[in-house]
Amino acid sequence: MGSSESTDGLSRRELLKKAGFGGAVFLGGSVLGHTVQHQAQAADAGYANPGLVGHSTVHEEGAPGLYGDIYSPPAGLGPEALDGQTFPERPDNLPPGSVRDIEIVVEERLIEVGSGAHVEAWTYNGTVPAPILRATEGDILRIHFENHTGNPHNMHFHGSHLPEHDGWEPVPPGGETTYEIIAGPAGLHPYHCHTAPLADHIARGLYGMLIVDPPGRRPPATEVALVLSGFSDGRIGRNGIVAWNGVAGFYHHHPIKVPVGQRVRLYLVNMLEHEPLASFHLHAETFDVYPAGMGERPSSRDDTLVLGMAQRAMLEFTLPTVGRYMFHPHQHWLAERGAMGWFAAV
Ligand SMILES: [Cu+2]
Repeated sequence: MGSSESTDGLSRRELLKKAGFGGAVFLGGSVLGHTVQHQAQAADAGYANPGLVGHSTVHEEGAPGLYGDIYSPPAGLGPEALDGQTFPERPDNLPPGSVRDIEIVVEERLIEVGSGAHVEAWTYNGTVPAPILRATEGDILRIHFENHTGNPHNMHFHGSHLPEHDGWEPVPPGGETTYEIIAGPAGLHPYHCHTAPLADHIARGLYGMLIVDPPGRRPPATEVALVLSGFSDGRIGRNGIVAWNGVAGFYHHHPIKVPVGQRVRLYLVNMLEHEPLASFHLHAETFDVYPAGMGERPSSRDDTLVLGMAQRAMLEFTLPTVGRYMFHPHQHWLAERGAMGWFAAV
Protein backbone atom coordinates (compact mmCIF):
# COMPACT_ATOMS: atom_id res chain seq x y z
CA MET A 1 0.00 0.00 0.00
CA GLY A 2 1.12 3.56 -0.56
CA SER A 3 2.86 5.33 2.23
CA SER A 4 -0.02 7.80 2.36
CA GLU A 5 -1.91 5.09 4.25
CA SER A 6 -0.38 6.13 7.51
CA THR A 7 -0.54 9.88 7.27
CA ASP A 8 -2.38 11.47 10.16
CA GLY A 9 -4.55 8.44 10.63
CA LEU A 10 -6.21 9.01 7.27
CA SER A 11 -5.99 6.29 4.67
CA ARG A 12 -5.74 7.36 1.07
CA ARG A 13 -9.19 5.91 0.48
CA GLU A 14 -10.56 8.15 3.19
CA LEU A 15 -8.76 11.09 1.66
CA LEU A 16 -10.30 10.32 -1.69
CA LYS A 17 -13.75 10.16 -0.14
CA LYS A 18 -13.12 13.34 1.77
CA ALA A 19 -12.11 15.12 -1.39
CA GLY A 20 -15.62 15.88 -2.52
CA PHE A 21 -14.43 18.72 -4.68
CA GLY A 22 -12.55 16.49 -7.13
CA GLY A 23 -12.49 16.99 -10.88
CA ALA A 24 -16.22 17.41 -11.31
CA VAL A 25 -16.56 20.94 -10.00
CA PHE A 26 -13.77 22.30 -12.10
CA LEU A 27 -14.91 20.59 -15.25
CA GLY A 28 -18.34 22.06 -14.89
CA GLY A 29 -20.09 19.61 -17.18
CA SER A 30 -20.25 19.65 -20.93
CA VAL A 31 -20.73 22.56 -23.22
CA LEU A 32 -22.93 21.99 -26.21
CA GLY A 33 -20.99 21.99 -29.43
CA HIS A 34 -17.74 22.25 -27.61
CA THR A 35 -16.10 19.16 -29.05
CA VAL A 36 -16.29 20.37 -32.60
CA GLN A 37 -15.17 23.84 -31.65
CA HIS A 38 -12.24 22.53 -29.72
CA GLN A 39 -11.18 20.16 -32.46
CA ALA A 40 -11.15 23.09 -34.83
CA GLN A 41 -8.99 25.06 -32.42
CA ALA A 42 -6.64 22.15 -32.08
CA ALA A 43 -6.36 21.70 -35.83
CA ASP A 44 -5.66 25.38 -36.27
CA ALA A 45 -2.89 25.12 -33.75
CA GLY A 46 -1.28 22.24 -35.62
CA TYR A 47 -2.39 19.57 -33.20
CA ALA A 48 -3.92 17.23 -35.77
CA ASN A 49 -3.00 13.62 -35.20
CA PRO A 50 -2.76 11.84 -38.54
CA GLY A 51 -0.88 8.78 -37.37
CA LEU A 52 -2.71 7.78 -34.23
CA VAL A 53 -4.37 4.40 -34.29
CA GLY A 54 -8.12 4.74 -33.95
CA HIS A 55 -7.96 8.33 -32.90
CA SER A 56 -11.45 9.71 -33.07
CA THR A 57 -11.73 12.90 -31.08
CA VAL A 58 -9.36 15.46 -29.76
CA HIS A 59 -11.52 16.30 -26.79
CA GLU A 60 -14.85 15.20 -25.46
CA GLU A 61 -15.59 16.95 -22.21
CA GLY A 62 -14.67 19.96 -20.17
CA ALA A 63 -15.04 23.54 -21.16
CA PRO A 64 -13.11 25.32 -23.91
CA GLY A 65 -10.38 27.55 -22.68
CA LEU A 66 -9.64 25.51 -19.57
CA TYR A 67 -6.09 24.38 -19.15
CA GLY A 68 -4.84 21.01 -20.28
CA ASP A 69 -7.89 20.09 -22.24
CA ILE A 70 -6.51 19.29 -25.64
CA TYR A 71 -6.69 15.70 -24.45
CA SER A 72 -9.03 14.20 -21.91
CA PRO A 73 -8.34 10.89 -20.21
CA PRO A 74 -10.23 7.90 -21.61
CA ALA A 75 -13.81 7.97 -20.39
CA GLY A 76 -13.55 4.57 -18.74
CA LEU A 77 -10.77 5.58 -16.37
CA GLY A 78 -12.03 6.46 -12.92
CA PRO A 79 -10.26 8.72 -10.43
CA GLU A 80 -8.32 5.81 -8.93
CA ALA A 81 -7.27 4.23 -12.24
CA LEU A 82 -3.67 5.41 -11.99
CA ASP A 83 -3.21 4.90 -8.25
CA GLY A 84 -0.61 2.20 -8.87
CA GLN A 85 1.54 4.70 -10.77
CA THR A 86 0.66 7.74 -8.68
CA PHE A 87 1.30 6.34 -5.20
CA PRO A 88 4.41 4.16 -4.96
CA GLU A 89 4.28 1.12 -2.74
CA ARG A 90 5.82 1.91 0.60
CA PRO A 91 9.22 0.33 1.31
CA ASP A 92 8.91 -3.25 2.49
CA ASN A 93 10.70 -4.74 5.46
CA LEU A 94 13.23 -6.92 3.68
CA PRO A 95 16.62 -6.45 5.31
CA PRO A 96 19.16 -4.40 3.34
CA GLY A 97 21.18 -6.57 0.96
CA SER A 98 18.24 -8.81 0.11
CA VAL A 99 17.96 -10.41 -3.31
CA ARG A 100 14.94 -9.18 -5.23
CA ASP A 101 13.86 -11.27 -8.20
CA ILE A 102 12.00 -9.18 -10.76
CA GLU A 103 10.31 -10.49 -13.91
CA ILE A 104 10.21 -8.09 -16.84
CA VAL A 105 8.49 -8.99 -20.10
CA VAL A 106 8.52 -6.72 -23.12
CA GLU A 107 5.16 -6.83 -24.84
CA GLU A 108 3.44 -4.89 -27.58
CA ARG A 109 0.16 -3.39 -26.43
CA LEU A 110 -2.46 -1.12 -27.90
CA ILE A 111 -2.99 1.46 -25.17
CA GLU A 112 -5.30 4.45 -24.91
CA VAL A 113 -3.24 7.44 -23.84
CA GLY A 114 -6.03 9.97 -24.15
CA SER A 115 -9.68 9.91 -24.97
CA GLY A 116 -9.90 8.09 -28.29
CA ALA A 117 -6.12 8.25 -28.79
CA HIS A 118 -4.69 4.76 -29.15
CA VAL A 119 -1.00 4.08 -29.48
CA GLU A 120 0.77 0.86 -30.48
CA ALA A 121 3.07 0.86 -27.49
CA TRP A 122 6.07 -1.19 -26.50
CA THR A 123 5.79 -1.95 -22.80
CA TYR A 124 7.62 -3.46 -19.87
CA ASN A 125 5.01 -5.67 -18.17
CA GLY A 126 2.13 -4.14 -20.04
CA THR A 127 2.02 -0.53 -18.87
CA VAL A 128 3.45 2.85 -19.84
CA PRO A 129 5.24 3.92 -17.74
CA ALA A 130 6.41 0.53 -16.56
CA PRO A 131 5.70 -0.51 -12.97
CA ILE A 132 7.61 1.39 -10.29
CA LEU A 133 10.48 -0.69 -8.92
CA ARG A 134 11.57 -0.15 -5.34
CA ALA A 135 14.52 -1.43 -3.36
CA THR A 136 16.81 -0.55 -0.50
CA GLU A 137 20.31 0.64 -1.20
CA GLY A 138 22.56 -2.39 -1.42
CA ASP A 139 19.83 -4.83 -2.44
CA ILE A 140 20.61 -7.17 -5.28
CA LEU A 141 18.15 -6.73 -8.14
CA ARG A 142 18.04 -9.86 -10.26
CA ILE A 143 16.01 -8.89 -13.30
CA HIS A 144 14.79 -11.75 -15.46
CA PHE A 145 14.15 -10.12 -18.82
CA GLU A 146 12.19 -11.63 -21.70
CA ASN A 147 11.55 -10.03 -25.05
CA HIS A 148 8.17 -11.17 -26.38
CA THR A 149 8.15 -8.82 -29.35
CA GLY A 150 9.39 -8.92 -32.91
CA ASN A 151 12.03 -6.25 -32.29
CA PRO A 152 15.23 -6.24 -30.25
CA HIS A 153 14.99 -4.53 -26.85
CA ASN A 154 16.83 -4.38 -23.55
CA MET A 155 16.75 -2.68 -20.16
CA HIS A 156 19.26 -0.12 -18.98
CA PHE A 157 19.30 1.37 -15.49
CA HIS A 158 20.62 4.71 -14.37
CA GLY A 159 22.54 4.82 -11.11
CA SER A 160 25.61 2.73 -10.40
CA HIS A 161 26.23 -0.93 -11.28
CA LEU A 162 28.74 -3.18 -12.97
CA PRO A 163 29.27 -2.25 -16.63
CA GLU A 164 28.57 -5.80 -17.83
CA HIS A 165 25.03 -5.41 -16.47
CA ASP A 166 24.47 -1.99 -18.00
CA GLY A 167 21.78 -3.25 -20.34
CA TRP A 168 22.83 -1.64 -23.62
CA GLU A 169 23.25 -4.87 -25.57
CA PRO A 170 20.16 -5.73 -27.64
CA VAL A 171 18.15 -8.80 -26.66
CA PRO A 172 16.75 -10.28 -29.89
CA PRO A 173 13.08 -11.10 -30.51
CA GLY A 174 12.13 -14.05 -28.35
CA GLY A 175 15.36 -13.72 -26.37
CA GLU A 176 15.94 -13.42 -22.67
CA THR A 177 18.67 -12.40 -20.27
CA THR A 178 19.27 -11.67 -16.60
CA TYR A 179 20.59 -8.39 -15.31
CA GLU A 180 21.98 -8.21 -11.82
CA ILE A 181 22.59 -4.84 -10.28
CA ILE A 182 23.19 -3.67 -6.76
CA ALA A 183 20.59 -1.01 -6.09
CA GLY A 184 22.16 2.35 -5.56
CA PRO A 185 22.96 4.96 -4.78
CA ALA A 186 19.91 5.81 -2.67
CA GLY A 187 17.81 8.04 -4.86
CA LEU A 188 15.63 7.98 -7.92
CA HIS A 189 16.81 6.31 -11.11
CA PRO A 190 15.00 5.81 -14.39
CA TYR A 191 15.31 2.66 -16.42
CA HIS A 192 14.62 2.38 -20.11
CA CYS A 193 15.25 0.49 -23.31
CA HIS A 194 18.63 1.29 -24.82
CA THR A 195 18.21 -0.24 -28.26
CA ALA A 196 18.78 1.93 -31.31
CA PRO A 197 17.12 4.08 -32.35
CA LEU A 198 16.72 5.00 -28.71
CA ALA A 199 14.30 7.85 -29.22
CA ASP A 200 11.84 5.50 -30.90
CA HIS A 201 12.16 2.80 -28.27
CA ILE A 202 11.61 5.26 -25.46
CA ALA A 203 8.87 7.22 -27.18
CA ARG A 204 7.01 3.95 -27.75
CA GLY A 205 6.85 3.37 -24.00
CA LEU A 206 9.84 1.47 -22.63
CA TYR A 207 10.72 3.32 -19.41
CA GLY A 208 10.00 3.42 -15.72
CA MET A 209 11.47 4.47 -12.39
CA LEU A 210 13.46 2.72 -9.69
CA ILE A 211 13.20 4.20 -6.21
CA VAL A 212 16.16 3.27 -4.02
CA ASP A 213 15.52 3.93 -0.35
CA PRO A 214 18.33 4.60 2.10
CA PRO A 215 18.73 1.76 4.62
CA GLY A 216 17.41 3.97 7.42
CA ARG A 217 14.31 4.95 5.37
CA ARG A 218 13.13 8.47 4.76
CA PRO A 219 10.87 10.42 7.13
CA PRO A 220 7.14 9.76 6.82
CA ALA A 221 5.39 11.51 3.94
CA THR A 222 2.67 11.06 1.39
CA GLU A 223 4.62 9.81 -1.58
CA VAL A 224 3.66 10.57 -5.16
CA ALA A 225 5.35 9.53 -8.41
CA LEU A 226 5.13 11.35 -11.72
CA VAL A 227 6.78 10.38 -14.99
CA LEU A 228 6.53 12.86 -17.83
CA SER A 229 6.40 11.32 -21.27
CA GLY A 230 5.04 11.84 -24.75
CA PHE A 231 3.49 9.94 -27.59
CA SER A 232 3.84 10.50 -31.29
CA ASP A 233 1.09 12.20 -33.20
CA GLY A 234 2.18 10.38 -36.33
CA ARG A 235 4.95 12.78 -37.21
CA ILE A 236 8.39 11.37 -36.57
CA GLY A 237 10.15 13.05 -33.72
CA ARG A 238 7.15 14.93 -32.37
CA ASN A 239 5.02 14.57 -29.26
CA GLY A 240 1.41 15.18 -30.14
CA ILE A 241 0.35 13.96 -26.72
CA VAL A 242 2.16 14.67 -23.46
CA ALA A 243 1.25 12.82 -20.31
CA TRP A 244 2.04 12.36 -16.66
CA ASN A 245 2.08 8.65 -15.88
CA GLY A 246 0.97 7.73 -19.37
CA VAL A 247 -2.50 9.26 -19.60
CA ALA A 248 -2.97 12.73 -21.06
CA GLY A 249 -5.17 15.03 -19.05
CA PHE A 250 -5.61 12.56 -16.22
CA TYR A 251 -4.53 14.72 -13.29
CA HIS A 252 -6.31 17.69 -14.73
CA HIS A 253 -9.54 15.75 -14.44
CA HIS A 254 -8.56 13.78 -11.35
CA PRO A 255 -6.45 15.88 -8.95
CA ILE A 256 -3.94 14.07 -6.77
CA LYS A 257 -5.31 14.18 -3.25
CA VAL A 258 -2.77 14.83 -0.50
CA PRO A 259 -3.29 15.71 3.15
CA VAL A 260 -3.18 19.41 3.93
CA GLY A 261 -0.34 20.56 6.15
CA GLN A 262 1.70 17.37 5.83
CA ARG A 263 4.84 16.52 3.97
CA VAL A 264 4.49 15.38 0.36
CA ARG A 265 7.41 13.63 -1.31
CA LEU A 266 7.27 13.71 -5.10
CA TYR A 267 9.40 11.40 -7.22
CA LEU A 268 9.66 13.17 -10.55
CA VAL A 269 11.20 11.77 -13.76
CA ASN A 270 11.39 13.32 -17.21
CA MET A 271 11.25 10.69 -19.97
CA LEU A 272 9.95 13.01 -22.66
CA GLU A 273 11.76 12.29 -25.91
CA HIS A 274 12.23 14.82 -28.70
CA GLU A 275 12.28 17.81 -26.35
CA PRO A 276 15.58 19.34 -25.23
CA LEU A 277 14.08 20.35 -21.90
CA ALA A 278 10.99 19.91 -19.85
CA SER A 279 10.15 21.22 -16.40
CA PHE A 280 7.87 20.93 -13.42
CA HIS A 281 6.16 23.99 -12.01
CA LEU A 282 4.05 23.98 -8.86
CA HIS A 283 1.59 26.79 -8.26
CA ALA A 284 1.08 28.58 -4.97
CA GLU A 285 3.82 26.77 -3.02
CA THR A 286 7.54 26.04 -3.20
CA PHE A 287 9.43 22.77 -2.84
CA ASP A 288 12.80 21.44 -1.69
CA VAL A 289 14.85 19.92 -4.51
CA TYR A 290 16.91 16.74 -4.14
CA PRO A 291 18.51 16.19 -7.57
CA ALA A 292 18.17 12.53 -8.60
CA GLY A 293 16.73 11.97 -5.13
CA MET A 294 20.26 11.87 -3.77
CA GLY A 295 21.80 13.56 -0.79
CA GLU A 296 20.47 14.24 2.67
CA ARG A 297 19.91 17.94 2.21
CA PRO A 298 18.05 19.74 -0.56
CA SER A 299 20.13 21.56 -3.14
CA SER A 300 17.67 24.42 -3.44
CA ARG A 301 14.14 25.62 -2.91
CA ASP A 302 12.11 26.59 -5.92
CA ASP A 303 8.73 26.47 -7.60
CA THR A 304 10.02 25.48 -11.05
CA LEU A 305 12.54 22.78 -11.86
CA VAL A 306 14.03 22.28 -15.32
CA LEU A 307 14.79 18.69 -16.29
CA GLY A 308 16.66 17.37 -19.31
CA MET A 309 15.89 13.97 -20.75
CA ALA A 310 16.16 11.23 -18.06
CA GLN A 311 16.82 13.81 -15.36
CA ARG A 312 14.83 13.40 -12.21
CA ALA A 313 14.42 14.81 -8.76
CA MET A 314 12.81 14.16 -5.44
CA LEU A 315 10.78 17.16 -4.35
CA GLU A 316 9.38 17.74 -0.88
CA PHE A 317 6.71 20.26 0.00
CA THR A 318 3.79 20.90 2.30
CA LEU A 319 0.54 22.40 1.06
CA PRO A 320 -0.53 24.58 3.96
CA THR A 321 -4.17 25.27 3.19
CA VAL A 322 -7.02 23.31 1.71
CA GLY A 323 -7.30 23.94 -2.00
CA ARG A 324 -6.11 23.15 -5.48
CA TYR A 325 -2.51 23.62 -6.50
CA MET A 326 -1.87 23.45 -10.21
CA PHE A 327 1.23 21.78 -11.67
CA HIS A 328 2.54 21.53 -15.22
CA PRO A 329 5.66 21.84 -17.34
CA HIS A 330 6.43 25.50 -17.85
CA GLN A 331 6.86 24.73 -21.54
CA HIS A 332 3.23 25.46 -22.20
CA TRP A 333 3.10 23.67 -25.52
CA LEU A 334 3.80 20.56 -23.47
CA ALA A 335 1.35 21.42 -20.73
CA GLU A 336 -1.45 22.02 -23.17
CA ARG A 337 -0.96 18.66 -24.86
CA GLY A 338 -2.08 16.81 -21.76
CA ALA A 339 0.35 17.59 -18.95
CA MET A 340 -1.70 19.95 -16.81
CA GLY A 341 -2.51 18.63 -13.37
CA TRP A 342 -3.56 19.48 -9.84
CA PHE A 343 -2.79 18.58 -6.30
CA ALA A 344 -5.83 18.82 -4.05
CA ALA A 345 -4.87 19.45 -0.45
CA VAL A 346 -7.69 18.07 1.67
CU1 LIG B 1 13.47 -1.28 -27.15
